[in-house]
Amino acid sequence: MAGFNAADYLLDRHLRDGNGGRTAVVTPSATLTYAQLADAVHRVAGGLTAIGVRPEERVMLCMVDGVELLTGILGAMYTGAVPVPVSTMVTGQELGKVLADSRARVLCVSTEFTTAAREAVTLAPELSAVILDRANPLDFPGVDTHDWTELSTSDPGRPFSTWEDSPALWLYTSGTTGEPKGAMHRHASIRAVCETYARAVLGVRADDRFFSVAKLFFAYGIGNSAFFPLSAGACSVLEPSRPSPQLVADRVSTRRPTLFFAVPTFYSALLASDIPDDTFSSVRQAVSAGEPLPGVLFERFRARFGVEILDGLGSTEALHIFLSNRPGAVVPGSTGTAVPGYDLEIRDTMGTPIEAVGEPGELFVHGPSTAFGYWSRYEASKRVFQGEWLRTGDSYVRNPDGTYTCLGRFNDMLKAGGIWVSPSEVEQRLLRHPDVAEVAVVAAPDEDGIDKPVACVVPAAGRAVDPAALIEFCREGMASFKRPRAIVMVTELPKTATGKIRRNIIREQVRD
Ligand code: 3SK
Repeated sequence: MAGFNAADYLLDRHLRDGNGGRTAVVTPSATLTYAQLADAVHRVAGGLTAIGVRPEERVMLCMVDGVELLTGILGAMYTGAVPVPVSTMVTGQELGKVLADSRARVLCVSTEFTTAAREAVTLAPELSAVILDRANPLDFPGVDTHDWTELSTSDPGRPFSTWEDSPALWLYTSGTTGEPKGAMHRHASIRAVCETYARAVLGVRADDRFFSVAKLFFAYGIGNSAFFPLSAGACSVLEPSRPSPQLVADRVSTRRPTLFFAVPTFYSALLASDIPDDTFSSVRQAVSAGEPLPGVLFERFRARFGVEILDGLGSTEALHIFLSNRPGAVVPGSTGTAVPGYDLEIRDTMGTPIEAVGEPGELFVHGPSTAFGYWSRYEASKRVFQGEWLRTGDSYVRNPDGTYTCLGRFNDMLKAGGIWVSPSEVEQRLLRHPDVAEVAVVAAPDEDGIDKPVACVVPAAGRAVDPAALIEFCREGMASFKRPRAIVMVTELPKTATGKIRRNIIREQVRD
């Protein structure tokens, strides 16, 4: 089997090519050349080995975007371990669940998330160490604690001898069932997304500067901010703070990125803000993914900021974008055509490919970056990874011009700000409130045509529902982005003869 280590491909290759002096990463507090970043990554790799991390063991990272997170991800890969970057928008319980599921040996955590991490650690018996990004007085009972400066000591000299098919990265998704599942990716898949979408569609070059609103812990963000820039010897601009239109406008004006990545909700927020119309003058291409970009947002963004947004579809299971519009040839409201290297099929409910234009079905994709499967999820893996093909769960239609248009989800999962939300999780939270008798959560478009979670609530007998209090109740008990954005009061929920909630009818009702 061919030897290949993705961290070597992304970093050491540039040193061998004599490009160590190029700028690799810029953050508000640091600028590192390729040589400096490679050195930091090698030291983290050596440090992980020194505290007992073995090849193929998981290293979970719950961290803000910055040099530490980037070096943690690449350092784990370099030493043959498997980085598992996870959302920073989770409660301690949620973090504990993925920590235990992954059986991670080490958790790396930014100071901002130490409270959640402390709770999480109590739920993860296999964890042996927590690494903090700076000295932190908080104690983690039952595990060793280290900080980056203490950890980063010795350079192993060369990458661990992984193969193309060795596990390189796990990314957790709640995509199809609501239960977090770890999609397991191999080293060669990282090179594949760089050579397909990044090179063949975006035409990435060494003089590009990448800025992504989507953070490194998302599949979308890790491609945009780590794999693509580093594969091209280009520069990644990382931002630790939560993005707001004003902050992003400031960073874009000073850092002058050439490629800008966001999700439709953020493009909508940029349009609603009063940032200057020349904010994106350095950007040669904007990119959208996470949920379909409404045609009206594409038009309004181009009219005001003079930049074309390229809408694409990817998935955590496919690692990055496999269906995309093309620069200069965008068909607004469509997701474009297959990225070179990927094949698409639309299938009916029996799994038979639909050849006819205009006939909807479920989208399947075949390509070089599909995950091995989900960690320890046999049934879910069989449903999603079907031989050579990956089932997307999205309903799509092929247009007469050959482009594809998304019609929504095949099942009932919904997305908020590009992140999967399980309706049943939100419903379960709402059902804990004494004023709620029954509830169904569905997606409904806001004024920009972007889907948001909306809860249809049947009040408990004799109780009056306060919508703002219910939304606040959700904020307190769950990651805040999952909260419903509106509460619609109903006297009963439509149900099938067997008592199942008819979500399609509710969706129609809340859209009216
Ligand atoms: O949701 C998407 O469209 C996406 C795009 C790139 C990478 C990952 C994802 C989930």
